[in-house]
Amino acid sequence: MKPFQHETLPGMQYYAHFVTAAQQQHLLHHINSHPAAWKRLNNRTLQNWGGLPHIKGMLQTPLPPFLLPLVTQLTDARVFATPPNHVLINRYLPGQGIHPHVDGPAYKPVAAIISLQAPILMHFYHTTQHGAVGQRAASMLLHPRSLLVLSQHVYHHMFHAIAETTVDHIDQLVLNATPDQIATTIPRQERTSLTVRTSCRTIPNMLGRKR
Ligand SMILES: O=C(O)CCC(=O)C(=O)O
Repeated sequence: MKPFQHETLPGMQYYAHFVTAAQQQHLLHHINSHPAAWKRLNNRTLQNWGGLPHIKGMLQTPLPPFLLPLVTQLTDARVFATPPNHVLINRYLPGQGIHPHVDGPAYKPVAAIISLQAPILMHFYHTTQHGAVGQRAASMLLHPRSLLVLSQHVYHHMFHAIAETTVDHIDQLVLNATPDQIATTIPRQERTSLTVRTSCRTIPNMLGRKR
C-alpha cells in the first residue's frame, strides 16, 4: 500500500483505505459497548486504553482484546517497529474539535490516527521561533477508514488541530483534496478516531486494569 505524502508535511503519511468496512463496524461496535469508559471534555469525548498518565510514566494496563488486531496490523505494516501500547479514542460531534498541539515527548515520536464514521479536516501549523502556534502550513482531509501517520518533522515541530466548527471548508491548502473539492464545504457528522502511540516510560500497574 503506497501512502500519500507531501513535502509541506515531512514525516506525514496518509493511507486512504487502511481498515476495511467490516473492521470499522467491529471497532465501533466494541467502542460503543464500553459506555462507562467515555470521559467527557468540553470539546470532545474520549476513551483512554493502555494506561493512565502518571508523573513517573504511564501506569500500564493491557490493551483490550478488540484493539489487538489493529495493533498487529500497524506493526505488520511497519508503522511501528514494536507493538504500540496506548490507544486514545476521540469522538467529535459537529462543532467539536481539538486545539492545536504537539504530541510531545511522553510518547515515542510516531502517532497513527485511524479515522472512522465521517470525514474531518485536520490542520497543521508551523511553530514560531518562540515555540507557539504559527501560520497554517497545510491541511489533510481524513476520510473514514483512513490512517494518518505523523513522525519526524511533522511530529516534533508542527502543531495539529481540528477546528471546532460544524462545516469544514476545503481550500488550496488541503493537500489531498481533488480539484473539484476545492472551494466546497463538508458538513460535520459524528466522527471517531483512534490515536495509537507508544508511551516512552511505563510502570506496570500492580492494581490491574483501572478505569
Ligand atoms: O482525532 C484526531 O484525529 C486527532 C487526535 C489527536 O490529535 C490526539 O489524540 O492527539
